[in-house]
Amino acid sequence: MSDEDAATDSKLTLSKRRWAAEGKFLTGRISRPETERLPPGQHLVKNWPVLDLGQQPEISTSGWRLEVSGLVENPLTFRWADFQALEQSTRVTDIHCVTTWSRYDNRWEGVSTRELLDLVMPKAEAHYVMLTSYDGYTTNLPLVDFAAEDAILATAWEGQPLSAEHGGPMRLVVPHLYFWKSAKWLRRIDLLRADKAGFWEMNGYHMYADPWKEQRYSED
Ligand SMILES: Nc1nc2c(c(=O)[nH]1)N[C@H]1C(S)=C(S)[C@@H](COP(=O)(O)O)O[C@H]1N2
Ligand SMILES: [Mo]
Repeated sequence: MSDEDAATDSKLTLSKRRWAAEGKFLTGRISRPETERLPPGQHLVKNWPVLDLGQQPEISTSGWRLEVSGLVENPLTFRWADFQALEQSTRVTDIHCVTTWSRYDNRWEGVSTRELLDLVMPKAEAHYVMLTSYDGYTTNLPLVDFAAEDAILATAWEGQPLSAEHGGPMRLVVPHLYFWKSAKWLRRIDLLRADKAGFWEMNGYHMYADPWKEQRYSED
């Protein structure tokens, strides 16, 4: 095969993989009813409460790293400038916290989780994701949910850099699950074969956390 053929071939393989990955992620897991916006047991707030373990790490963008590892073809570590150079996206989503508040229409900017997955290329046997944050927090979710169309690695909220108390410089947002799955101050993303409990999941919270099914605690 000539170099040119090899290049064409690898491009083709890549786009095929991408197509396959997107197909895999298109299996609709989001159970939101078409007619209702507020999940059961939730109430609307206009402010944005701060919830965490009480230790808000101060991370400068110069010291910031994001590591993506585990069951991926192409493990990567991003510096801030690398991350800013990726394709940027916007998502407008609702927040549903397990403590019963919901907040509508939050405008996030950052890198879509699909864009990130296209770069690291999950292996076929990768089915779950473990997130690890700078404050030591961990949380887990299925890869298909991490790859949801609405999910974003957010660096800005309402046109401003994401504040430190809300997880800046970068947090995950997975709108269709309770907000504890949306790790603030995200440092590491591990793709795994099997599910593993994160911090709240080890402490009685639900492994999946669908607000439409009120999956708050593990016995729900
Ligand atoms: N790193 C980290 N991420 C976290 C948490 C945390 O303690 N540490 N708390 C979770 C919980 S329980 C909630 S409800 C949301 C709160 O995000 P907010 O403070 O921006 O509202 O962050 C989630 N992500
Ligand atoms: Mo929470």
